[in-house]
Amino acid sequence: MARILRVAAAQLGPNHLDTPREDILDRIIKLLQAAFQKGAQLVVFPETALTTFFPRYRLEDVPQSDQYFEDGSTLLTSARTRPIFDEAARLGLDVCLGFAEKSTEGGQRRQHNSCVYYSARRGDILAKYRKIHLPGTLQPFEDADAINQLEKLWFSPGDLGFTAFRAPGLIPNTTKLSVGGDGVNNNGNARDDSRGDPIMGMMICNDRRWAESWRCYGLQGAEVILCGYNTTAWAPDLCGKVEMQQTYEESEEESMFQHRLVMTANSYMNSCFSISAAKSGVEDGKYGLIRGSMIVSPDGYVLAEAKTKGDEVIFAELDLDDCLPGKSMVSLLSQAMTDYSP
Ligand code: CDT
Repeated sequence: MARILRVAAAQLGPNHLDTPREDILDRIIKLLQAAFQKGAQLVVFPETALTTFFPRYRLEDVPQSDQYFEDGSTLLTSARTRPIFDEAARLGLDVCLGFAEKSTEGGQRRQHNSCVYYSARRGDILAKYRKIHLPGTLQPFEDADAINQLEKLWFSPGDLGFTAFRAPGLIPNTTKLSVGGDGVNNNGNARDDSRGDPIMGMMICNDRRWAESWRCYGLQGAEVILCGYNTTAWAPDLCGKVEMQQTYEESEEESMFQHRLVMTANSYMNSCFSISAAKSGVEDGKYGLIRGSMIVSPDGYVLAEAKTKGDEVIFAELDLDDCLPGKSMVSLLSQAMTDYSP
């Protein structure tokens, strides 16, 4: 019997430093409603969905920066984020949402580039991921016109690992409803290969370019990878392309090519579906971000792709059992290698 999961990526157009939070919440809620109309059960939003991609700025250039951070423990109750989860609960939608997180675990303030998985069935946040691969430089470029990527300054590297988890209540008649009730990053029996709830893994933007992010999830049997991103269309200093004198258009095209390459190749190599959601368009009047939100099959085919650089929902119906041929080929291969004795 097929294990059908209906999913959406909610691409966001640009946010700006001065965009009021109410406007962003309003757009996110409209995207949730559009995804619901298409029949989605799960909606994936971009990295730092609630703000402009502020880590492109130097710390001193963003004096009121605390307003761009959320306390990860109050997402469901804070007026700054609650409307998203209230609407998701009302519509019965699971949501993956990227945001800049501030925490005071152990009495020390830390900042992370994070995302959470909200389960409508559970009415709670089921898992949290903190970005591990923080790209860019620690120091801004000397050239005042260069585009910076200063995530290493703004955030600490993620400390939650790549922890797969099962999302309950999405597939009818699972033989095993698996996830227990003990909260964030409960990865249940994600290593159990019995048929059951979908096995999910979350990563954020630059993580998708590194084989180990995917492989950590692949080895836990992940069936759907969720990945929000903000990928600059033009950053010659950052990409070591100053000498090449690439045009904006050439740079954007190359960036799109590489995004498609990592999403399709890694989905194929790990025999999993992937859903990537962009923040796209020009932020703060100057900083272009690529489009390309896409849903990819375990065979590496693009099932749906955004056509615009603005707010847009893409949708696909997945049969999670399509992951099985590739995954069982891997286990046959590893069995053959274990059996091999020269
Ligand atoms: N947000 C983020 O991780 N962006 C990086 C930019 C890399 S430098 C062009 C990315 O991998 O898309």
